[in-house]
Amino acid sequence: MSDTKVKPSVKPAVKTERPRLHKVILFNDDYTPRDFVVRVLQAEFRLSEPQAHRVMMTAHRRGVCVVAVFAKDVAESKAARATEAGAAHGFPLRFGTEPEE
Ligand code: TYC
Repeated sequence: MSDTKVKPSVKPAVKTERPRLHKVILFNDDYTPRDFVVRVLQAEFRLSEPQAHRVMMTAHRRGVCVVAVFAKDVAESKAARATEAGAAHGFPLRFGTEPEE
């Protein structure tokens, strides 16, 4: 028996791709109090107070701000929970998700 190793002549037909990350986006509105937005960002996304304040002010000034990136299911459930936290207090605070390029 020979010890010669023979490489497979064809590459696997299916390459496993790493799942794309999804951004959680914070949308500005005219009604939710700033300190409430900061508290939701701290509680749901584990941002420090200064980070949460910066994200809130960016959304306030520019209309939207990327909060963080996660696997799709994590991004969607965090966005939903954070949106529900606003709704539970009667605020129109809204978080969305979109795939990263
Ligand atoms: N614009 C709100 C206000 O002036 C504060 C706010 C900031 C609301 C960011 C939502 O994503 C937001 N009270």
